[in-house]
Amino acid sequence: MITFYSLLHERHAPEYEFYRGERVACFESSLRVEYVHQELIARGHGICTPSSDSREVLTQIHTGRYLNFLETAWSRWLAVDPANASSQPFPSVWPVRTLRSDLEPDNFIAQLGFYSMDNGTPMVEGTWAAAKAGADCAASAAHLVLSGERSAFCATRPPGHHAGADFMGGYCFLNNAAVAAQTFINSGVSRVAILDVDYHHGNGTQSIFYDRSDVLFISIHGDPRTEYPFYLGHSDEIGQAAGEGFNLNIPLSAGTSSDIWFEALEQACSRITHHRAEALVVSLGLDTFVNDPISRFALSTPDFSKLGARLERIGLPTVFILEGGYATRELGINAVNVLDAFDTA
Ligand code: OKP
Ligand code: ZN
Repeated sequence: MITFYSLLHERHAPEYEFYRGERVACFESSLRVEYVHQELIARGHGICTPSSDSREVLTQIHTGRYLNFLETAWSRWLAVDPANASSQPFPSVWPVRTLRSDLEPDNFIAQLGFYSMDNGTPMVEGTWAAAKAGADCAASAAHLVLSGERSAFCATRPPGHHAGADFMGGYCFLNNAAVAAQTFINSGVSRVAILDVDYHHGNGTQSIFYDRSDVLFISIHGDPRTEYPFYLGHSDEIGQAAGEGFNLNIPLSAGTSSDIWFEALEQACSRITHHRAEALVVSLGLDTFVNDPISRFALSTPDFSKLGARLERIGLPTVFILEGGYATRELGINAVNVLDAFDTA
């Protein structure tokens, strides 16, 4: 399967995040994509650098002021104090209920909270360049599939599915899956489905398409009553206005077996067929793996081949976007198992 990959991902390499009150090495590391890249080469997949500029489509997915914030964040962090060059900014205050989220404050840390859903999304100098390259990969993959290729994969990081129209969160800055789906729509595809199989609910993607009927969003994930992102992903979220009926959440308890997970996948696949989708975007998180350090489902390495084969049977032109997956050494094998099984099914 043709893969889009940019070395610029390496420029997003924060040193630490917070975990249970302590500073720990980032789970979302550069090594993740390097393992995927290595495994793609070992198994003979072609690798391309992105050929499309996602700037236009990004303005359809994200607000102008959020994009402007992200692109200029590092220089304004340095403007606060040049010594900030060697430290990671984190938000510490958020506009929750009763506070105003219409007025952007002038203070940089207040802006960071204004445009963030958590304090778990560290930013560094190269974050914008890395995230933009990921979005360019997503647009390029959709264009390749529009030109007749059956499928394409984006070996990208940071991930995207927690990022909403005007906020970052959950290691995500730009919503790559939304970029791919919107690229399909812009080229005249009338119905697109996004299937999010990451362990964590794709709250950003859901919110971006929540009132639209042209993009069906389906997510299978850890129940938000106990799992990140906690505040979205319940089964009663079905879409609103024109989008009513075009959002399907299948939350499963932490600890769910792979048999139950594949039953949920059947439900998702039949909804995609029923929607008469013409193209599919898969938010491919591999953190459903039994040994994932921050997630609690139980898929095995062979299960990822089973997933790829089932997705192929949907029969649609498909763009795969890498999301989570933190069992770093196994990530390449698990991801490429999905792609190889899709290719050979
Ligand atoms: C991103 B993706 C809190 C650390 C928890 C949330 C997990 C983000 C997962 N300090 N971070 O969906 O794999
Ligand atoms: Zn995840």
